[in-house]
Amino acid sequence: MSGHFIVYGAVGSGSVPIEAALALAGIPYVVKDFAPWTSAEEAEALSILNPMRQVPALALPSGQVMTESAAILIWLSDAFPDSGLAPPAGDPRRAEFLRWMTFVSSAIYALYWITDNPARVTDDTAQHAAINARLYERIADCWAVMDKGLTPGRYLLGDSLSILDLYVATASRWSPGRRRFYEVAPGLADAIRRTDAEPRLQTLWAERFPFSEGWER
Ligand SMILES: N[C@@H](CCC(=O)N[C@@H](CS)C(=O)NCC(=O)O)C(=O)O
Repeated sequence: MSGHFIVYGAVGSGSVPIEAALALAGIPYVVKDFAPWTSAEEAEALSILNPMRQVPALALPSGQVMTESAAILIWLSDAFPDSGLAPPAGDPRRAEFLRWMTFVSSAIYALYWITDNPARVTDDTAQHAAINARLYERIADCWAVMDKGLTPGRYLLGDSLSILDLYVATASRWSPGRRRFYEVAPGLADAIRRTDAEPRLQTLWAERFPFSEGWER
């Protein structure tokens, strides 16, 4: 590998767990912020990297660009096995690791494409609040499913922090928000609070997803 890792992302977005994984693994990277939801120009500029016009994307040192947050996180944990950020192939926890990484991406994260802009599914603005309420309930139900399916130790997959913790710590802050997450997934709460409090991540969280007043809504 020659060049640098470049994370294309935004504060509070799905790039944050990727930045956290790189930070924990001690891998140098630079961040280039894009907010495709702010303007058509910004979305168009991003489309060169990701035809879905979404962050995150990760440029590898080879120049290859990866998209899809779960794939990027899994790729990083495989590329840097010494970081201990995921159960390796052959580990008994690998199956549940892959299951829940993909679950967060496909069952939960994908729904924000609608909630962030319900006009994508209907022009009837009177329906927008109801659509979002239903989808936020769906997301809460998904967290409850995960709560039933996992038996955490100090962290979600046992006693060491993994990229699943980083992914859930970020996504559980999106609507319907952390308080609802704690209600529907009480068994996951301690591991995620521990991830929030991880000393090696305090600078990263402060810069990229601050725990500002009222964050734990
Ligand atoms: N499946 C994608 C979803 C990425 C995604 O939804 N990103 C949001 C930001 S957190 C985004 O860029 N939204 C803009 C849009 O969809 O137009 C992934 O897992 O990386």
